[in-house]
This record gives sequence, C-alpha cells and structure tokens, in this order.
Amino acid sequence: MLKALIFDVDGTLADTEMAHLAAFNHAFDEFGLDWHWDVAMYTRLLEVSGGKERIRAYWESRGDMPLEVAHNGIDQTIDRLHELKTAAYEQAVQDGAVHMRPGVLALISAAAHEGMRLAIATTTSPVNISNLLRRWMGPDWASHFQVIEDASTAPQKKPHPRVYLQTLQRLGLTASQCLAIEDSSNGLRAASAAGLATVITTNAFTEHHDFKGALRVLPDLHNVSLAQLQDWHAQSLASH
Ligand code: XBP
Ligand code: MG
Repeated sequence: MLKALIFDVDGTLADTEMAHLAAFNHAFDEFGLDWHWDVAMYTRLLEVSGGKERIRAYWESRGDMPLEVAHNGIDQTIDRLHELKTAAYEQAVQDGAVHMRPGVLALISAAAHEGMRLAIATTTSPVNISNLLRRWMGPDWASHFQVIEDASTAPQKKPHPRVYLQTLQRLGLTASQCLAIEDSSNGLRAASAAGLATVITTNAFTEHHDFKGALRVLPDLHNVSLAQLQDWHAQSLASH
C-alpha cells in the first residue's frame, strides 16, 4: 500500500529555477564579477545539482580566475557568492516571484487528509524550503511533512541516492511503500537508485531530460488525484 509521498522542491513543489537564476546573476553583480547566466546556459548548468556546485562547475568551465579572487580562496568565494544568491532568492520568494506548481497544494492536503505521510527530499538549502513553504502554506508548514532531507543533511547531491535513502530511513518505510515526485533526470536517477517509483512533472528547464524508467511523465500535477497516484503505484508494484 502507498504510505508516503516524497516531494522534490525545485521544479516540483514550485517553479523556482527562474528566480534562482536571477538570484545567481544578482550575486555575481553584487560581488563585482562580470558573469551572467542566460536561460540556455542555466539550463545546461542545472545538470549539476546544488548551487555551490553549479558555481564551481561554471567557474572551472571558464578557466579564468579573477586575480582578486585567488587571494580569498575559491571555497570562501563560492560560499560568499552562494550566500548573496540565497539572500536574493529569499527576497524574490517574499516578493511573490515564486509560485507553487499546479495541483501540488491540493495533493498535499488530500494526502494529509488520508493520513498519508509526506516528506521532502531536496538538494536545496533549508532556508529556501522554509521561506517558500511558509509563504504558501503558512507558519505551521513543517507540520505537514514528517521528514525533510536537504542540502544540510545530505551533502552528496542528486543523482546520488543519499537524500532519498535517508528520507526512507527516517520515515521507517521501504521504497515500495513510497512514491517520489521529481522534475529532473538527476532527481529521477537518485530516487530510482534508492528503489523508488517516481512520477515526473516536467518544466521548461527539464522537459528535454531523459526520463526513462519513470512511472509517469506529466506536465504537472493538475487534476492528479491521490487515488490516481495510488493506482499507478499499485501498477508499478504489480509489474515488478
Ligand atoms: C535543485 C537544485 C538546487 C537549486 C538551487 O534542487 O539543484 O541546487 O537549483 O538551490 P531540487 P541551492 O533537488 O529541489 O530539485 O542554490 O540552494 O542549491
Ligand atoms: Mg528538482
């Protein structure tokens, strides 16, 4: 029986990546770097999970290290850039620039109503989760989720399965009793490596990803009922 839904955050619970992109560019500007990521570049960079890891990958791809940075050290510079980026993203969320995806809030309340457990398994930082869900679910948002695993608890980022393995362990459930909901191929690979059946909701940044092995690939969760998820989950168990 399906006992828990495990949600990814960025691109799944909410359409966040445009706001993340603007926040990265804001941070580069604030730091005095002449770096600018456009949508095409960011779409490619999203293949690297984690904001800090993404900055490092981009920097390495440039091969040029601005002199003043060399003295401060790469890690400190990346930490500072990510701090500035996170602050700008937080402001964007508070300004209402980030919206929950269609059908997500309805599914969360239907699941809670049925006593189904809910969890979050994300690559992003805890402050990004709390700002977003406090904005859309109110001050007691965390009470809806029995387990939250994020960048602070699972430093090995997707496609590594750690964040999902830790989520299952803390839920006290097996993968076959759960369903993951993701938006990217890194997310699908992480959830699949943890043994989870996974429903994909694509978005403009991930619709070109390879979703082989996904249980369903949908444009979003609009009109997707809990009963439907339970059916698909039962079918996936029957087919294994
Ligand atoms: C997607 C990510 C995150 C965000 C940016 O996370 O890879 O890195 O793009 O957030 P998810 P940070 O697993 O929720 O799809 O800058 O906080 O890393
Ligand atoms: Mg995602």
